[in-house]
Amino acid sequence: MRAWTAPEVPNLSVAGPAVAVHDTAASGLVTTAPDGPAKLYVCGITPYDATHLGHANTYIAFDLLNRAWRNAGHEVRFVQNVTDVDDPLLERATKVGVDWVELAQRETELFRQDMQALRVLPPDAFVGAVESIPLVIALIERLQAAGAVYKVEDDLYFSVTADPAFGEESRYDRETMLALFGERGGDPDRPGKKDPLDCVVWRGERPDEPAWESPFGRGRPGWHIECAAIALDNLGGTMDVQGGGSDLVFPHHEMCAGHAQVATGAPYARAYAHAGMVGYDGEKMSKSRGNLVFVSALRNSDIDPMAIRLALLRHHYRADWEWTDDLLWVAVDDVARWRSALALGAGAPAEPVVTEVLAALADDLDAPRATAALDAWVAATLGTDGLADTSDSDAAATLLPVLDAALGLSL
Ligand code: 5CA
Ligand code: ZN
Repeated sequence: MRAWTAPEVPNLSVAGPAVAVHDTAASGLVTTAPDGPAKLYVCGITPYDATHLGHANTYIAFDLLNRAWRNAGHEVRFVQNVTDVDDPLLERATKVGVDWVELAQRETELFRQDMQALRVLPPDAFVGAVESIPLVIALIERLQAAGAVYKVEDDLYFSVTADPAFGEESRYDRETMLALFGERGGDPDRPGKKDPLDCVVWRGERPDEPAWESPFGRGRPGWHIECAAIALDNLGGTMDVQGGGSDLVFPHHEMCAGHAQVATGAPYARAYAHAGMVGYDGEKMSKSRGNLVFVSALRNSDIDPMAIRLALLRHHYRADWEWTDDLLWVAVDDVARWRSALALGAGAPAEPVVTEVLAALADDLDAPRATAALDAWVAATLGTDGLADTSDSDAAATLLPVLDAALGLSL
């Protein structure tokens, strides 16, 4: 499907350092070393409701990675899915009495507009689950050929024991896996399964649910096989980074890796990076809990998307944190102050700030460290704590492209 329009990104005259990210599987930082284009897959939305600040935080996190790689001189191949058919989408459509296809299209379009407003670089391939059904079928056939799928009534299951590396992505013990599998869309208690952790790859047709023809009977794709199929088709072999929120560590990314590894015999990803969860009113912001702050609602109340972006960048992507309205108003003031300092043209020396910003982002996407460097520059330039420093006559011209290219802030 169509992605959104790419913002213009300035080319920097200085190169950023090699990029390190936290890898869940290694439980520590790894320095990425893309061999050819850097391959990035970021799990996309399930489009049954508008983009909330938790989503935006996760997509901005991986946008920082995309930008850091580009600034380090890499070409980037970035792929994202849209889960445009799945249980939560169908349930919502039924509950509110709208056609599921229309609901998915409408919310996907709103997501595009939100991402564009936030200056998130679009994926090179933005791929829906429905349009990928032939890819899903082909991947299930490869798994079948490897003896890794079996039937329970009309549904096909993936045998997690078929992947010798199963469990190496999340590193969770079995008890944790069983608990999370039950909480996050799995069916550990279904009779007839070989292992309670085995997941559905093809769900046989149910009354009042959409279904497609396949060699395994009419039905629809399971969730995990969707991402594995889209990633393998659009990225080829092992990707550099699989990204998503930390609620996808298990079962989603473990199962995607399992499917792909059994089919190809190669590791699915070199690193698995996970963004923290943004909460609101004491709980994880989620569609099912309904405690949402929508990006589009803020934009409709005339909030500058750059202030939303800055409010999110103030937190490290791996942190779990709580959104408050106050954070937004602080960011609105910060953007105004940064703009007034940059409008002066001259300012405190900019070169060290550029070095610090690029270094911070290459060091596990440390946006709070980068924005702190800018705060210090703004304070020195405006003379907040004493005499204004205007010793660098080109300061703003040096900083503006870096703010844009590295942080996605166009000021
Ligand atoms: N379609 C699947 C992924 S294939 C899905 O999880 N969709 S989603 O709409 O529920 O979430 C989209 C992305 O936002 C995922 O990466 C998810 O981890 C992330 N996300 C969801 N809620 C939050 C939150 N409260 N804070 C941070 N990230 C979140
Ligand atoms: Zn996914």
